[in-house]
Amino acid sequence: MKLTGAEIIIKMLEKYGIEKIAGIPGGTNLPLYNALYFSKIEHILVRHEQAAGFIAQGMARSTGHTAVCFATSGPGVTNLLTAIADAKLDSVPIVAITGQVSTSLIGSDAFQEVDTYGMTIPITKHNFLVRKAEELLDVLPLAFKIASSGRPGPVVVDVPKDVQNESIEVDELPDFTTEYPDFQTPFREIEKAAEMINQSHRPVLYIGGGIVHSKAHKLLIELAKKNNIPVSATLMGLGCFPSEEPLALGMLGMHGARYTNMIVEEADLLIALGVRFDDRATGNPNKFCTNATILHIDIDKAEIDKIMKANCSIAGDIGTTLKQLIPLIKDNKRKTWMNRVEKLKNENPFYLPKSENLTNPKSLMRAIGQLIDHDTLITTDVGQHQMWAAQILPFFKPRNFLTSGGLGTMGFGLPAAIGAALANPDKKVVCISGDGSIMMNIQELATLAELGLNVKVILLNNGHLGLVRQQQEFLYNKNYIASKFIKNMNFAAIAQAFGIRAYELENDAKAAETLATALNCEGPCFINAPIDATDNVTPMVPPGKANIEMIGGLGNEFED
Ligand SMILES: Cc1ncc(C[n+]2csc(CCOP(=O)(O)OP(=O)(O)O)c2C)c(N)n1
Repeated sequence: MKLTGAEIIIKMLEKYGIEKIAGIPGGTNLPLYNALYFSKIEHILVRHEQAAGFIAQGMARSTGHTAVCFATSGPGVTNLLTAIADAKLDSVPIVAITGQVSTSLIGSDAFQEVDTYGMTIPITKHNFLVRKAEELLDVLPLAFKIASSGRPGPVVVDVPKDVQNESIEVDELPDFTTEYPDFQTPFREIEKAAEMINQSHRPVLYIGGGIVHSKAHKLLIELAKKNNIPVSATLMGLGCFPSEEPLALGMLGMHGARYTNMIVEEADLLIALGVRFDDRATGNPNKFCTNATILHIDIDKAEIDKIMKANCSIAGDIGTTLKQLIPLIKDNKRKTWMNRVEKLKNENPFYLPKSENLTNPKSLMRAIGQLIDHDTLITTDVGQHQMWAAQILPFFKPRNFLTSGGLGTMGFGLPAAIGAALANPDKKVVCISGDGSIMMNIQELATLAELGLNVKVILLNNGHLGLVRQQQEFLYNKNYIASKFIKNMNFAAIAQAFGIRAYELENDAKAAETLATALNCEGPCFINAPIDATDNVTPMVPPGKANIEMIGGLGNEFED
């Protein structure tokens, strides 16, 4: 059969099972859109390409399946870059297919020409510039394989317009690889790791997004319970170990609870699974877990010994490794260690206000936590609201808490929520945002209104770039600059203008009822929740300090 490059791309995406693609058309990807016209794939027309990237991320993060977005050359691509970089840092499998000027024009500063290939080298797992239509038959299966295998990540396929238009004879479309090599760790190393765990007295698990990608959360629970090992998590690891489990320590690091950081510091063995020793988790790495030996398991060899030297390391799939490791681990009640953990927890609790006034952000987050069920998907933006969500919401399952961890991108929450809702039409999605972050992709309320998805946006409105204000208060002598908005917007009216039902949480006894009504309404809604501007996220580890040198979180910060 005769097919153009554009038709090959669309047919290959159909064959891969792609059902929904977000993007924006333009001069250099119009052939692709013309081929899409004849496809059953649903296209989501966003209002900004960054949102297309985050919608793809929302689909990929919530399902684990590689998702796709489209952008045209030049400004379309540059708008997409932040979402690609974000996917790289959080290891999210997306394939971005971008239009490029025709091959004869490449390098001539043609209209809407940017060097997509060059610009995306450092922010992708891999990228391709396709020179001939027939190359697509190899490039596309490879792009999906690279995006989803090993440590997942974003792949860019840049396709010049003439390549999209080129017609070639294709006998059969190639298959996608669905089988990936099984990692087998040498038994010697598994034995050594088991010995370290069995001989330790105060082991602590430190888990991250690698557990999610490896689908190893059930094995993690089995390991922790068999040997009574408390489990601390990075932002990306939240949900892998259910919050209600007694061994759960929640998030460690910069905004971890006091007891979490103190327990981790007392470890004599740190079992690091699918983590990269990011400074938000470790604080000053030279002062992190000073008395512990380290066992590090991660699929990405480059992460081993990168920040902290491990005493034993395994570069391989965590699930495969745990399957081999768990039978060698002894049942252990660890009475002394469990008593100590309990004591540290009781003596250094995470304080929540007694007041149920929802203008207090922590009380509001607790109320949201009480209204969500095990299947609710949460997305956040970046700032104080993100940290309160991580500290206070209950987490039940992996892939239910979608947040920009590595890049920390304001503007992530709303489009990621749209993506999560598109991929999970039976589930409710709650987007927790701030009045700074929401503005970065607020135009996507138009996309949300069109799609009518079950997304509830809760805006924690403090009239500030709250996390910046907080850092100025704690670290810059209260020299507040550029962190207060001079004019606060009428966000409910803005949402309504986009066609979204809006609620105001008034500062009265009815607020809890309004919140519940809004979260249970049909379709999308927007909830403007005014909160106190001076509330801070505590505890907080100042830059360069050890986690145990955290400040605040002593329960005396709020008066009830
Ligand atoms: C795109 C982007 N620009 C700047 C920052 C730096 N930054 C981190 S948190 C923050 C404030 C966020 O304010 P808001 O969304 O209102 O949330 P709040 O902290 O008030 O909850 C800023 C500016 C960022 N993370 N992302």
